[in-house]
Amino acid sequence: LDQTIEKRLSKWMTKLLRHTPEEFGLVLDSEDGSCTVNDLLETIHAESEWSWVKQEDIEQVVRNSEKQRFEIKNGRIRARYGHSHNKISYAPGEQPAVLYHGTNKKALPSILIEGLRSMGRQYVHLSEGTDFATLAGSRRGELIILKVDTLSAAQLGVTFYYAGNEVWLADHVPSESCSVW
Ligand code: HQG
Repeated sequence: LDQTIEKRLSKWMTKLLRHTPEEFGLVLDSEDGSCTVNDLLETIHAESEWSWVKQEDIEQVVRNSEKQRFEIKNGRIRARYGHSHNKISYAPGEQPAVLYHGTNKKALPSILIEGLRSMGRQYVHLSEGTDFATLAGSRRGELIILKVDTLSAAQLGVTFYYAGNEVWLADHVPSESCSVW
C-alpha cells in the first residue's frame, strides 16, 4: 500500500470501528468494541472501491498507525480509543499523577468553566506525555496543552481508564483539576 491509500484505508477503518459500524452492517462487541478481522474485511469489501483489500493490508495499517489507533488480538480487531458510537469498557487503571490534554485557544475559556467534556466522543482523551496531546490539540487552531492533576480529579470522583500507548480516558475532568501547561 502506498502512503496515500494507507491513510485513506485507515480513515475508512476508523469510521467503521469508531463511529458508524451499524450503517454498514458491522456488529461490534458491546463490551470491547471489537469484531473479527474477517467481519471487518467483509464490510470493507462491501464498498466496491475497497474490494481489493486483503488481511495483510489491514495489518499494515494497524502496524503503521503512528498513534496505534487499532489493536489486533486473537483474530479480532478494535479501535483502541476515539469512539463516538459504542461506549467501550476499559479496566480502570492506576493513572500517573499528571496527564495532558491537547486543545486550542478558542476552547480554553469554556474548558476553564465546565472542565473537559467528551464532546462528540465517549470519553475525554488524555495522554502521559505531551507528544500525543500536541498532535491532538494542533488539529484545530492555536495549540494549548492542559495539565491534569489526576489526584485532585480522583478526589472529585473521576475514574481514569487506560487505552494503551500512553492514552488515558475519563468521562469528565473538572476544571479545578486542569491548568495550562
Ligand atoms: C474540546 C484524535 C469546549 C477538546 C486526536 C477538543 C486525539 C471542549 C474538542 C483523539 C470542552 C473535542 C481525541 C469544553 C473539551 N468546552 N471545548 N468544556 N471540553 N473540549 O476530537 O481530544 O487521529 O472529540 O479540547 O489526535 O481533540 O483520530 O477530542 O478540542 O488523539 O486517532 O473539544 O482523536 O486522534 O475534540 O481528540 P475531539 P480530542 P485520531
